[in-house]
Amino acid sequence: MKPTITAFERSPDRGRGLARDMRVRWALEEAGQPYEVRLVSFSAMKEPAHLARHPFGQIPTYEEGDLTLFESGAIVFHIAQTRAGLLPDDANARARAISWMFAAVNTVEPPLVERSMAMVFERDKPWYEQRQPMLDARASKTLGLLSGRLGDAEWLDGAFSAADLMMVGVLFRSKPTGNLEEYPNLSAYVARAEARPAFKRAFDAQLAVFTDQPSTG
Ligand code: GTB
Repeated sequence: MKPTITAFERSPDRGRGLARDMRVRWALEEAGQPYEVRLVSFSAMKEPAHLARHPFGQIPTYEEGDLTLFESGAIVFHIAQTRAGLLPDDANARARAISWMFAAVNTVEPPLVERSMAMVFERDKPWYEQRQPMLDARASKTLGLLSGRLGDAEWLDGAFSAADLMMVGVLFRSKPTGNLEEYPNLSAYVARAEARPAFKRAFDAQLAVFTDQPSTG
């Protein structure tokens, strides 16, 4: 049975990989798992039918048979656990990869999102100039430590895994704000992931949703 995921009917980035269904699409593509997409509007996301799938009225969600999931990290983890190729077989290596998946969403993503949200939504606020250096410093500290840990390695811990998929999913969102430019190894890490055929298929599929829409959407 093909799983069904939800994605934005309209997205501010017009499908350029920033919305979090990108991670789920990418994991499904890496696993060679065909899927269906249900596009949802901002208003439909807050209606009971979607709130039953996602308690916070967001995308992405994942439905397969009688299983419904929300949270991109949990969905990618489920895909990685139920399909081959996204998590190592060795128990310790698998546990380390899962640590990195949590680190991506729990340690790296929050300072990056907080910084970029402030840049978009708080520029005109009286506190912006004072607060932004603190947000910059928090993001830089986290990226600096991640950069140091990655060093010259190709992937976070051995072969490419769901750990890299989640970490790149988080870092990719940071590209438009120029956060990564200071860290050539992180930029190269993201570029390596973007060159993967599965990433390209996922990106193209998300972009295709928007190619026929008027640019005002
Ligand atoms: N922790 C959840 C997860 O990882 O799944 C967060 C889910 C989430 O934030 N979903 C967003 C959403 O549904 C879409 S991804 N928002 C609608 C709402 O809350 O009402 C965030 C996103 C979307 C689009 C852009 N963009 O176009 O630049 C950037 C980020």
